[in-house]
This record gives sequence, structure tokens and C-alpha cells, in this order.
Amino acid sequence: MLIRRPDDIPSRDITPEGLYLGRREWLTAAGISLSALAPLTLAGCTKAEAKADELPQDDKQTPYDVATSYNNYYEFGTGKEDPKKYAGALTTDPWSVEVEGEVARPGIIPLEDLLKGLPTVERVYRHRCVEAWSMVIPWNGILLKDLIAKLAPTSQAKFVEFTTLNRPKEMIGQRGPGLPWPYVEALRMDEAMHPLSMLSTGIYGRTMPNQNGAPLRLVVPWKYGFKGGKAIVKMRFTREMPRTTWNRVLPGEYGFYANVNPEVDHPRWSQARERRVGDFLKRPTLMFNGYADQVASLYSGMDLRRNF
Ligand SMILES: Nc1nc2c(c(=O)[nH]1)N[C@H]1C(S)=C(S)[C@@H](COP(=O)(O)O)O[C@H]1N2
Ligand SMILES: [Mo]
Repeated sequence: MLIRRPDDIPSRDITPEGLYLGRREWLTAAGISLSALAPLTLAGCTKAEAKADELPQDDKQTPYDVATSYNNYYEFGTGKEDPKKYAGALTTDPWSVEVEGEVARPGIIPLEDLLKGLPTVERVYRHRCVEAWSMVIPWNGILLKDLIAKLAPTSQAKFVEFTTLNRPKEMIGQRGPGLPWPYVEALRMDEAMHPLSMLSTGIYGRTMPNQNGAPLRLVVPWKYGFKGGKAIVKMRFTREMPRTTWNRVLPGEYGFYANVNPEVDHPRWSQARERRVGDFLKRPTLMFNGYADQVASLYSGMDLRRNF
């Protein structure tokens, strides 16, 4: 996620970690021994890359330490390790969520009450950032559709907007220039009601680490990661399509829908492939991040090149 012009961007900002760390350093960081990769090293990069597409899609879970130390969370800085470094300053208790707009009972609801009575679930999802890296993360939390049913939006509600925390005292990245705060994301109501959409309160069976979006974050596995707002403080049900942060800042690069789509490149890089963080080789990106069977019908009749 970038707000500078292409020629201003140092390559480390758009290059998955493995390409800008020295290869040896990165392999070590990823916990891979050099000897394990000796045959590939000898074969050379070109051959190894050519072979990548023949490898089976391997969806083993990203290690916890990787998922909690390589994050995007600009409220705590733009470096991948900044959120882990600085998010400890965030206080997440007490926490409440304001419910607004086209809804039966608007109000400010303490988080415990918001979640009370809703069944908890654990789902292992592929997680794809627009920067062409991905992870596999076990999320725990609730299904967004269960919460929406409890909140009872009116028949006028067509979208739900998620506003996240604006608290510069605790969020070092909100103190200088950067994105317009607070960070806002939104879904169309049928996307929000889809049984894959979650509000997550933890990962790997543990309480959500601050850097991953404690105490409450959105998870929509068929969309690029930027849809998944962290530290949600407000849900607003609307008739009109809400303005979302990245779409406002760079509308030519980040659409409202943000569906993972290997056929629609980002204007400054390809989306055809992705690097699973920790892997050496890239793998092909799957339509709707591999969830096409479940979600493609939401977009039937829509031109996904225009509605990216
Ligand atoms: N509030 C807030 N939420 C956010 C972001 C952010 O900068 N601020 N970054 C988004 C982006 S670009 C991605 S890829 C995911 C990353 O989630 P992860 O760090 O848990 O992998 O969080 C999303 N949610
Ligand atoms: Mo992202």
C-alpha cells in the first residue's frame, strides 16, 4: 500500500521481503537452512522460478511468529516490523463499538455485549495482501452475518462501513504525515452477510495480538488484505457506498471491491502471482483468493475489470 508516485518508491517498499534482504539472511529469517535448498541453488534462479507453477498449492499455516511480526498497520508505521514494535502502546480494554445509521437500535455498545450470545468460530483462511504476499492464518471470532442479524439493520441498509481507531497518543504512525485517519473500510451488505466474512478477536487460538488488529478486526478472505480494518470502533449501515481510505487516497489503484483477481494487475505491479511469506518461490494467485466457488455469484453480471 503506497501513497507515493512510482518513481519515488524505494524497491524495498514494493518488493517482498525475500527479494531485498540478502538471500542468505532471508532464508535464515524464514527458518530455512541453505543446505535444504542446495539443489535449487545449483539449478539457478531461472529454472527454480520456472518450476514454481508445477508445485502443488501448499496451504500450510504460516508460523505464528511470522504472522505477528510482518504486518501492515500504518497507524504504527509503514515498516513491516513497526506494528510489532509499536502496537504494545495500544490499550484495548475497555473497548466499545458505535453502531450507527440504518439500524434498529443505534448506540455505543461495549465489546463484550456486542459479541455476547454469538457463536464463536475458528477458520483457517488464505490472506492475500495487495503487495503480492500472502499467509495462511487461523482466525477466531464470530461470523459477521451473526452480528449483523443481531444488530438488525433496516431494509434501507445496502452497505456497512467500518471505522477504526483514531488515537494518536497511542498510535505513533498517526502523529506525522500519512493516511487520512481514521482508516475506514466497507462492504456491500451481501458481502458482509456472506458466511466467510468474520470479525476476528484472535489468531492461532490466542487473543488477538495488537499488531494483528486487537481487539476486533474484519476478515474477508476473498479480498485483498486492506479491506480487513483493524481495531474497529464503529459500524455504520448506509444506503450509499461509503468512501474507503485507500480508494479515496488512490482511486486508480485501490477499488472499493478489492477482490483478489490475478487478471487485474495493480497499475504498478502484477497480481498474477504471490509470495507466501516464508516461501522462496512465488505461486500463482487464485481468483477470489481461491474462494471463487463460494463467492463468485456475488459478482455475477459485474465487470470485475471496472469494479476492481
Ligand atoms: N486500521 C488498519 N487496518 C488495516 C491496515 C492499516 O494500515 N490500518 N492495513 C491493512 C492491510 S494493507 C493489510 S494487508 C492487512 C494486514 O493484516 P495482518 O498484518 O494481520 O497480516 O491489514 C489491513 N488492515
Ligand atoms: Mo495490504
